[in-house]
Amino acid sequence: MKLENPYPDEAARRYRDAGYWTGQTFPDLLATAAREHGGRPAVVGRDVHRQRQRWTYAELDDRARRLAAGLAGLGVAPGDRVVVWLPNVPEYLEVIWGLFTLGALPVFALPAHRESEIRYFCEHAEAVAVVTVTRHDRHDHADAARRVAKDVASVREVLVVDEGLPTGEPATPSAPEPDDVAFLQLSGGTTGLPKLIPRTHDDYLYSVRASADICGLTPGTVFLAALPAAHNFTMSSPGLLGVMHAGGCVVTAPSPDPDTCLRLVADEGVTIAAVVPPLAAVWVAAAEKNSPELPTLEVLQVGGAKCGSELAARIGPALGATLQQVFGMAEGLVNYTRLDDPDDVVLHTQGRPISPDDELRVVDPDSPDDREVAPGEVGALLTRGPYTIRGYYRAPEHNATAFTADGFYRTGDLVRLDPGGNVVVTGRVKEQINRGGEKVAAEEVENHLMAHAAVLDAAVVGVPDEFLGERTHAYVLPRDPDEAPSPADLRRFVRDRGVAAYKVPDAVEVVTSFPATGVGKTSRRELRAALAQRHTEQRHREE
Ligand code: OOB
Repeated sequence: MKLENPYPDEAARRYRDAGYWTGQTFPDLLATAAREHGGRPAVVGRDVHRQRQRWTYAELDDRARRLAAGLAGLGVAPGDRVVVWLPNVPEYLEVIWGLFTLGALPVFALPAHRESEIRYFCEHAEAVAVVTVTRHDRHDHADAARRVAKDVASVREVLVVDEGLPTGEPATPSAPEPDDVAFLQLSGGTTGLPKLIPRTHDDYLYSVRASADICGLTPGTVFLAALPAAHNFTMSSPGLLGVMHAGGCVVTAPSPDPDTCLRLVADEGVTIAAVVPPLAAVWVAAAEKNSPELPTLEVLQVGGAKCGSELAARIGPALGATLQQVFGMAEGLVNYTRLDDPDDVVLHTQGRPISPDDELRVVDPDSPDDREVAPGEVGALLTRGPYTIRGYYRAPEHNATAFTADGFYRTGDLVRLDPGGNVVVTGRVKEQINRGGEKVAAEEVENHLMAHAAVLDAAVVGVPDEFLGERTHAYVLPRDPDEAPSPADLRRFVRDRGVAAYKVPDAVEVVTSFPATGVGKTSRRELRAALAQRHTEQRHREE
């Protein structure tokens, strides 16, 4: 499958000439790792049966090729899309490498997703199969996947890892073209329906290799996958792919809590881990209390949401590791503080881009022609570069506003650049709530609330939260104030529609009117702003 919105020829030529796009493909990455590091451990962790596994690169390669053959036997073909809905288990690597080896495209779902999201991914990507587990996080994933398969015509197979994966004689790896789409990644989302992100072999693997380099990965690297493996941060910044490129070892954490993870760091000799700020905070608190011996931990990467300076300052002393801030997005651009940066950069900025050819423009968010602000001023971040997409998958209408005419992606983030080119994230202009790194599209949740027969209108806003950074607050206008559903009813209603728990509003407030925000019909955007403002004022009054 090719990109619907390809990089212009001139840009593609430049990225190749500069040596960013090398023609390497996913099957090449695994074959190289198996050749160069065959006897070294690739992955360690508890499998779907809770048995501890330790697979070398040669074993992982063999498993991937056998699975590719098994999938082909079921009729899965190169170019087919397959939704991967798995927790952090060693088989996650077997499955994605099986798909890459076959030339099928993984569509990455999060373990927290539920039936409605999986259904949507299957429909939108016309997936032929879903790969999942029987049960995870007290939820019957396989049953949900089978219900989806019954309704979505394209889905022919539900593969349940703990029931056994199909196998065959090891297949010869597929030979995709480097500008083919390798997989579809999930976006944080700002609209009613999540968007899928098409990433090519050339563009993605450039970001992986360059990230591994920036983070100094070697065959001695032991990476703890604490956040969901499917998240772009865990996958490629430098993540499990960067580690595999370097010949290091991936340790899969069954849960991100400090008890589990700090023990794994000690037991497996973890050298680098990646977390969101609320997790960093609980790891730091646990380490401050118990002072565990973590002599191997060199780097703690924190990203996905803003890491405040106070938390940033506690990380080094508590964990004995270097903090690396990471500001990235599944659409492409990733920024890192460098491991040898001075403290003021590491503690107070979100780092600088991977590539010399990442173009960053900071523009006045109210300017219709994207006028750049003065250097050092805050503005909306636009970006273009050798691993940033030029369009979402099957979303022409959204693409018309999400990208500029000359191909810059509108990140929706408010930033300023320091004189060293480091990015400081100061806020957001997009209709999204960043709930401790988990992204919630306001409109998506509003749509779920408005599906309730007794709800006339809904507005979802982010409100400050000490632990999560932000949490969600839903204002709901009932059709009939005398028959208004209760907040508990509405939260249950949203949950029962089969959506990820992190999208269920943290608080619901039933109101009799929305605040007037001007004349005529209010835009939802103004409404959200007014409600967020009202919420802040209320808090101030309470304090
Ligand atoms: C990562 O990717 P996504 O796609 O889940 O979310 C991207 C958005 C950014 O546009 C920004 O709004 C926010 O998440 N964000 C941060 C941040 N890192 C991400 N906001 C403030 N400070 C940070 N350090 O979240 C992601 C992808 C790759 C690497 C790291 C994070």
